[in-house]
Amino acid sequence: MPFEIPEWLRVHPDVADALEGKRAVVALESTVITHGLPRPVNLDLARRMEAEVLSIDVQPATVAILDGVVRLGLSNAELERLALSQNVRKVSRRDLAVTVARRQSGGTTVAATIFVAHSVGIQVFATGGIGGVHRGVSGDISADLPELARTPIAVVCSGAKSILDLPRTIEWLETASVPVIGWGTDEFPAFFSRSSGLPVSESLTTLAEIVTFLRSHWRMGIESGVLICVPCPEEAAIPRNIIEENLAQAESEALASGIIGNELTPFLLNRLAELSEGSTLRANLELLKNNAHVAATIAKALT
Ligand code: PSU
Ligand code: MN
Repeated sequence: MPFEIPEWLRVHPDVADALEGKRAVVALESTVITHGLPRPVNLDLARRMEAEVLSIDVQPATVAILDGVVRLGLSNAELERLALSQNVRKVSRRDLAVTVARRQSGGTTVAATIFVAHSVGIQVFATGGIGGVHRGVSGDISADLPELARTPIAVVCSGAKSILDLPRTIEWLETASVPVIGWGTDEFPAFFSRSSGLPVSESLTTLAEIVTFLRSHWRMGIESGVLICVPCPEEAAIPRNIIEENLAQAESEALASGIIGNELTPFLLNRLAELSEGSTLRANLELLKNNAHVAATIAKALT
């Protein structure tokens, strides 16, 4: 795919080389680094995801904003700065321009990362869980969903964030015509758990099938993205009933202490980690690494 680097984007030389040499590239988001995981495991994880991709000779391209400059690919020192600094923004598509204008730094969500990756024609992106439709009556729907609806990119994930309303998230994706592919599973993964009881739109079992499907999606000019759903590796996954029990407890604690708005997600994830004695954190790290590996495999096969 021919590409031109937009003037607002600074591309790391290794990523630029890969794009020019038509070597495979996998985009990685950074809100999971800045807001999704505790320090310092977030930095360790960010490095391990890059290493997973590099291990099969595919170029990782972590997206973030540093001092008002949108970046595709970070040096080791930049990755460290992003992961360890306290006052970085969570940047979704809505927040891209204002973060640049104010010369701030931030971790990009799935939505913002899709926007940046697609601007140079990157076709594959790895993350843990996408945002989606929240539970209850808040009306909170992640900007990740409309971004997936309008951008032809393959997003490798383990479903959506565990605390979301998964049936409504799936319905939203269906309305937006986003294929939800289960790789080796016919169930939509529930992040920490391998099963959700909810169907995917299609189940594919081999890399060749995934690649053939993606090629026909791109060739037909279908504008939507594609979700490739990969369950959490078996040895780290947590049974669904345990997650649901712990989540119910954490939600009632949040209600009792009046925790709402953007404080709710960090509170719930933190409590889930405590209640599971660290099992959710371990599952999160394992699925992220695995998804990076799977995405690299797909990117390589597509190139
Ligand atoms: N899932 C997680 N941890 C995270 C995220 C998702 O388990 O940190 C991040 C991703 O970057 C995702 C974003 O794009 O949260 C969605 O946020 P919101 O619901 O505010 O759009
Ligand atoms: Mn939201």
